Amino acid sequence: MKSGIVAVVGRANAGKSTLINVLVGEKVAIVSPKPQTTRERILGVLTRDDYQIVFEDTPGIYKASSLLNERMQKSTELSVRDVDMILFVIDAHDGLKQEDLANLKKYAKGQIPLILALSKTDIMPKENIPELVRSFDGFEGINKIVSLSARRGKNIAKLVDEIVKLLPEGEKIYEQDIVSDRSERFMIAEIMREKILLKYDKEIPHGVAIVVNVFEKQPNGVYDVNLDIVCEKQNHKAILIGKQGQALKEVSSFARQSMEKFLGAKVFLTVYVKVKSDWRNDPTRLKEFGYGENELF
Ligand SMILES: Nc1nc2c(ncn2[C@@H]2O[C@H](COP(=O)(O)OP(=O)(O)O)[C@@H](O)[C@H]2O)c(=O)[nH]1
Ligand SMILES: [Mg+2]
Repeated sequence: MKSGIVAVVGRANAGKSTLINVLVGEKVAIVSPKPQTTRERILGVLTRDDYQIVFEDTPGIYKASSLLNERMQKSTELSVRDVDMILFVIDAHDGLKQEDLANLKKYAKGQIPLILALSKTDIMPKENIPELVRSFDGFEGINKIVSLSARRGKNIAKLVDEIVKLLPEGEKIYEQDIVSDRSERFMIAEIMREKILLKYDKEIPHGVAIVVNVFEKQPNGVYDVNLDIVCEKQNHKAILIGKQGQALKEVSSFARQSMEKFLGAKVFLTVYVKVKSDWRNDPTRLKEFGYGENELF
């Protein structure tokens, strides 16, 4: 039996969370085209007869502009300590950036095996892949390079093979049927945030926290969910709600459908929008919303 922890790192938006969802075969982390979608460390577990891989999703690497961002960055840094492997993800279609190289250098210098995943190859010309792979010639500390598409499921099995080859011998870390370390209640809040990330622009989604007040399965099988969307400013609240509540109605409806798919049951969803000014820089609020100093990892 082989087992171990694989930290998945890389720039925001590289496709880390999408890749983990595909690897473990379930939605364990939300995904959006915007940076800062993942705010904390989330584990996704893939178990087969002869191996168990524990993937650590991380918020990614970028500069911090608020106390929340600082904590997210710290969570990424702490995640890569004491792991068995690093899976460094680069958005191949976006091309290799100076920032990627600098970060890669940082992670590749250690004793920990590192696999480089070149993601999103479905939206770039195939001919460009070999050249991109060659640009890492002579780069020390990379054990293997795998080009893949999480969206199309391309080379995912190959990536798993390469990971298993480099994993140490060991027993299972999690029970056979565990796929994530997070609760359904957590995922419900994350799904709400995902739909907000997809629907609203600029600072609005980044300034939103979700507080689940009620998460209860009724005797008839329907889930009763009551949550607050907390935003930073009164004018953000107005935008979130929209004319005659239309925007909020739409985003709640999307979220409810996604929650129902995730839970495999009907959901009765009630949503309120609240304002807590500048909560992203307020240690007490951060703690209240689950982003406390020691809570993100
Ligand atoms: N075309 C394509 N898009 C992808 C792929 N993987 C991720 N994406 C998109 O890239 C964006 C960022 O993905 P996400 O997983 O949230 O990136 P993260 O910030 O690194 O976790 C989302 O819009 C995804 O749908 C892929 O293999 N192909
Ligand atoms: Mg992510």
